[in-house]
Amino acid sequence: MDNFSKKLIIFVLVTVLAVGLVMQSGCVAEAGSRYYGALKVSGKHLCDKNGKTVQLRGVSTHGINFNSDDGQISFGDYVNDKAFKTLKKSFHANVVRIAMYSDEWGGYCDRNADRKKLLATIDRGVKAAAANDMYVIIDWHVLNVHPNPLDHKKAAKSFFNKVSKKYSKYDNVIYEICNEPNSGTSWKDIKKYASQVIPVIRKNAPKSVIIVGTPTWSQDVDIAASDPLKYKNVLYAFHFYANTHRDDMRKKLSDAYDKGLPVFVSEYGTCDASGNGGFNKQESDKWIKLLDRLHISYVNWSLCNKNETASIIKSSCKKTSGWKTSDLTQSGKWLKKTLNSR
Ligand code: IDC
Repeated sequence: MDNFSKKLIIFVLVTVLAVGLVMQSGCVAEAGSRYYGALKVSGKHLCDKNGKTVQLRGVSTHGINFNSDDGQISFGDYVNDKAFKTLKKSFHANVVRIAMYSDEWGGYCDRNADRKKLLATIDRGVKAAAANDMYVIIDWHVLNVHPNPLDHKKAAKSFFNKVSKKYSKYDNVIYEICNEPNSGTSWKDIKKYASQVIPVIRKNAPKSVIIVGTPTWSQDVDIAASDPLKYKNVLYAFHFYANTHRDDMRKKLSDAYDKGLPVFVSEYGTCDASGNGGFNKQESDKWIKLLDRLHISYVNWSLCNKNETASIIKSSCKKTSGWKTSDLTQSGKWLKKTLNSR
């Protein structure tokens, strides 16, 4: 055999082997767009329609009802097509979470709410995500004013009925029905709330994936693991802030995972739980390593230029898309690098 034929045979063998390995490891979708079409929950994992485990990685907006410190930018302004393109191309994100406070200033149930504007922002987000082959999470951001989601159950049902009807044909929309129940809100109350809101969504969008918050600011996945909901395609929220929550919380998460609970980290920060101070690369890296090992999706708080550690954009930067690395904060640079290395 001449030299050329030998080289050709080796080339063919190596190519066949490489393609085989990629297919076997289920990385075909990963190598491409990182968009997998309609998702489903299978066992404890988020999967594509063929049952292959997938991971979503991306960023959450700050509250779309809030404005920047100087009032120049509404945080909903970051929800636009060009921004999503930047997040996809330069951050390798495949999901954006749109955080809409249920309460607090301008939140959906607050008396200052501009519901039309909030819904228009969500609409922009769903369409921008679809146009860019990305997923979008519509987050009912329960937090401080009424930490028990049952308090605004009626408004939540009407909101989720509206959006799930409107986006029933979109396979990129994920519904997060209560960000972080807290102040002693029990799992029993959350289940009661979920059993009323989930059927409303499912009536319009039967196969949709839904994320349910857990007690104590979405930390008590252990409680949910012992008593999960009866619905299919449900993920349970687990949130952490790397400089506050460490090994004991990582154990709590892995224990719930080992018990079979499908978990989604719909919010995490690289800093203190306050969202300000304590940027911690080492602990953030440890978390990401664990999440990747368990194939758990993760969404960073937050896409905005507020002068606080969690923000990914510098407060001096007024751009609402097309950010360069120099426009990013310490946390933003870490996020870009981390998602790019996945
Ligand atoms: C924080 C924001 C901050 C805002 C505060 C109250 O970063 O600018 O003033 O909310 O609205 C959460 C919440 C998330 C918090 C974040 C940081 O889901 O809304 O954002 N955090 O405190 N849970 C744990 C931490």
